[in-house]
Amino acid sequence: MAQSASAGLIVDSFDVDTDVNIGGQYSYFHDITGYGFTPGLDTAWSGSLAIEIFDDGCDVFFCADEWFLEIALVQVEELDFDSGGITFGDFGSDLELEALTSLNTNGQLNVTIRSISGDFHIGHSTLSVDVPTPGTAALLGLGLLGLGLGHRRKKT
Ligand SMILES: [Ca+2]
Ligand SMILES: [Ca+2]
Ligand SMILES: [Ca+2]
Repeated sequence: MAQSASAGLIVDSFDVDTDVNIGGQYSYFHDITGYGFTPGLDTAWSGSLAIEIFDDGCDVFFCADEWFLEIALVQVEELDFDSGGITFGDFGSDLELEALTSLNTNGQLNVTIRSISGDFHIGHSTLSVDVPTPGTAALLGLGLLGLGLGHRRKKT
């Protein structure tokens, strides 16, 4: 029998530790199945993604690579800009429905970071996901149902 996540909050954080060159890109993914998250059994209700993006400094003769401002395009799953987007430094965003759907499908979140301008370093990437235990989820569902009923009763 598959085991479901017992923890309410799953945090997956690691050092991507990668340079992105001018015009370059880098892709990686977070995987929360290692934290007891079972796709199909557990459901991520909300989450957030934080990525360190900072200047890599001068690494070319005469610092030609540092003539450009660092601008990164962060793509979370599909390129639809509802989470993700263009950043001039560290990235932080709540996950949108599409990203949560991907997490709930296979427990993985794909991230691609492109250089729009300049070169930079990717540091730690931290994914935080709220996964209510089945019991809590049921209670929350009942609570929402109760709110809905109360609301309807008030109307009539
Ligand atoms: Ca550089
Ligand atoms: Ca997206
Ligand atoms: Ca740079």
